[in-house]
Amino acid sequence: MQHFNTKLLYPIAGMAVLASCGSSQKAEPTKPLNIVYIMTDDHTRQMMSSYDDRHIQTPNLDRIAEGGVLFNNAFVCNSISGPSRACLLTGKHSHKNGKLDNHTTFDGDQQTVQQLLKGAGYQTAMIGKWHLDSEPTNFDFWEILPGQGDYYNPVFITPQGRTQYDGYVTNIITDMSLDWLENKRKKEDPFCLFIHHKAIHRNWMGDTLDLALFEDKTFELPHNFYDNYEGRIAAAEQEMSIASNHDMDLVNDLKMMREGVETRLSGGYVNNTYGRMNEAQKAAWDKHYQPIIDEFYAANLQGKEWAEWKYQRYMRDYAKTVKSMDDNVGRVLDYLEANDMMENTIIIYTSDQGFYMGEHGWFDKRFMYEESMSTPLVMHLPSHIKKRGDIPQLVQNIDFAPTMLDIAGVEIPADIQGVSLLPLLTDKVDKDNWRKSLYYHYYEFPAEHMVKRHYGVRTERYKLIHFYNDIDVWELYDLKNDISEMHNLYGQTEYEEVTQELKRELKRLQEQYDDPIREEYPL
Ligand code: SGN
Ligand code: CA
Repeated sequence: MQHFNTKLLYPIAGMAVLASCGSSQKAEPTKPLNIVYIMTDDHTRQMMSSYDDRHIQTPNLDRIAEGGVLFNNAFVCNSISGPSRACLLTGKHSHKNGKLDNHTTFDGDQQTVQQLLKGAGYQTAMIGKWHLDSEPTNFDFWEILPGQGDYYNPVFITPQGRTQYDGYVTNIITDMSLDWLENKRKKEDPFCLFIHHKAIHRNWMGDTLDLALFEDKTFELPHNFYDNYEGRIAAAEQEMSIASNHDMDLVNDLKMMREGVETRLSGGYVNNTYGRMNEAQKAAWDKHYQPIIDEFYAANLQGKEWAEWKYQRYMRDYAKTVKSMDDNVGRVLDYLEANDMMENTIIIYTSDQGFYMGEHGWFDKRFMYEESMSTPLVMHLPSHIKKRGDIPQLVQNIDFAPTMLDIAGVEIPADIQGVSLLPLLTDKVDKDNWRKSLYYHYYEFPAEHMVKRHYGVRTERYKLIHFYNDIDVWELYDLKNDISEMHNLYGQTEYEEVTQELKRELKRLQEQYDDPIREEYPL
């Protein structure tokens, strides 16, 4: 039998360990908590009602927050899928775990959270989007999508080979996860289950059951939808604009497929994402989209009308994809409830990064600006952990691995760069000594969406960014007065002192995390 040296034991006999029980507390038999980690792809706080209820209700994600905590200031280190996943598994920034961008191969032989948990007697399982190129290591069970995977009738890779499943990917990943919980794990051992959804990733294909949803809704246009990027060169030179027909594709992204209409991405849509549907799925799809397609080609929209029509279509399709994800998270919560597992399980919900819902006129992510550097983070806590409500401290995705290790009572190796969030959950935190700044570094350039390389520091109030490589441009934002990051204050004399302070802090972080700034990065 494994020996668990855990701080966060679940009291079998119903005795609260963490609630202050005073000296009368007896040594009750305890066992470690299970961890269910649910991560979606490109799901952003603007589309999650516990953060922002302007656009959509996400009742099941809200159930997680209501039974625990919501982090108001959760961020990633490098706002893109593969790197974000590598940060999660290693607890280290990209330059340390080696996964700088989506194209490099993750070295699965390095130290990972699943390896350490497995070594401590946890069962480990990984289901869904993996996106690290190399095969998963140190999971007792894994079934992953190749690359980005497909929404309909997806292929999965298993240690035994590839299998194709009929149906919609979010339902399938949930079915597999419930099947693992019910039939495949050893019920006596604690576990850490990673459920990694493909949704809400581009090209935002909803479940056929949900296609009619949100069609009558007009989504509020962000105030900076028509941003002119004044004073922000990198923002002006990206390729992630909703209004641009090059960036947001009429067929692939907006589903306006028509005989004779060929666009940059129509081949992939016609032959794969739409093309791979079976006849029944295509019939449901066409029934929904054909009238919209007919109306669209008859309307011949121009200018702002055209840009805003694209925005509405984007928002509607994205929202449908969120809806089925939320329903499926609900199925996992229902299962855990029905099996009396809420009391000994911590449920973490997050995304691999945030996303633009029309802010600055954009979709996609990558920038260190708020919408994409941030990520949703809520945790459902067993009732013996009393903490509820919002947590304002600055946290980052390198903190997930040490948090999981701390939950399991595994010693956190010294080379892990993140910190455990457990003290924030148990209020055993010295708030004055919590970190005051976060480090960020994005590398994938030149590449799709053309977001330039940059690194920077974010404090509670300010953000300083340095875009480098093919340019040498600094940006400074006062988040208290300009949360939308429209006014680059860098170079203004009244901000000179703040700038110098932030540069010192940036240098301190680069030394702390050992990320010396070089001219060239090996990609
Ligand atoms: C695909 C998308 C991009 C997206 C990247 C990375 N294009 O290449 O829009 O930025 O993935 O996303 S698509 O036409 O193939 O959908 S990530 O979340 O996996 O990093
Ligand atoms: Ca992503």
